[in-house]
Amino acid sequence: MKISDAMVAAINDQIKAEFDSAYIYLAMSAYFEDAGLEGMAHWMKKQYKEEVEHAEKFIDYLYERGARVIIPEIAKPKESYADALEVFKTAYAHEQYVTSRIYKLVDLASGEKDYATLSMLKWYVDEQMEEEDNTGGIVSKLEFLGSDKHGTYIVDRELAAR
Ligand code: OFO
Repeated sequence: MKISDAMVAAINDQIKAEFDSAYIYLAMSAYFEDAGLEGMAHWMKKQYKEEVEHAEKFIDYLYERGARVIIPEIAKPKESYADALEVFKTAYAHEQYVTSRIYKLVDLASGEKDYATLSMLKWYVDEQMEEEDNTGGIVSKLEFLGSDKHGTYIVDRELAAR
């Protein structure tokens, strides 16, 4: 079955969203490097690489379906934040937004009875649960320990192990 034009357009749009995510996390990593928080910088750099992989997975899927991939323009991300807590709150909210985007893709694929796309999207549904859990968990930890220097230092050391 041929993939629909609407589905191809929606996936191309999501490829852009994944690259935008990658850039947001790369900018967060640069912010942490500058603040001397190397564990957090390392965590964000890994997240950046994961987002590039998410984009590539969609790209490969479109290739597999014989569809045209449009390499998108990437939006310039925010550069500065008040503190580590604000960064991770932003990341958590961003992941919730991405989840809502993935769910819309699922809705579209279901409506079109595009079972191949639905099957591919299952990986993203699971991945989003993990992404929200990771970022939300760090927010909770920073809130629990306090986002002062001491709490931030403890979380920074922990995130270095990612
Ligand atoms: Fe691609 O999962 Fe985060 O944004």
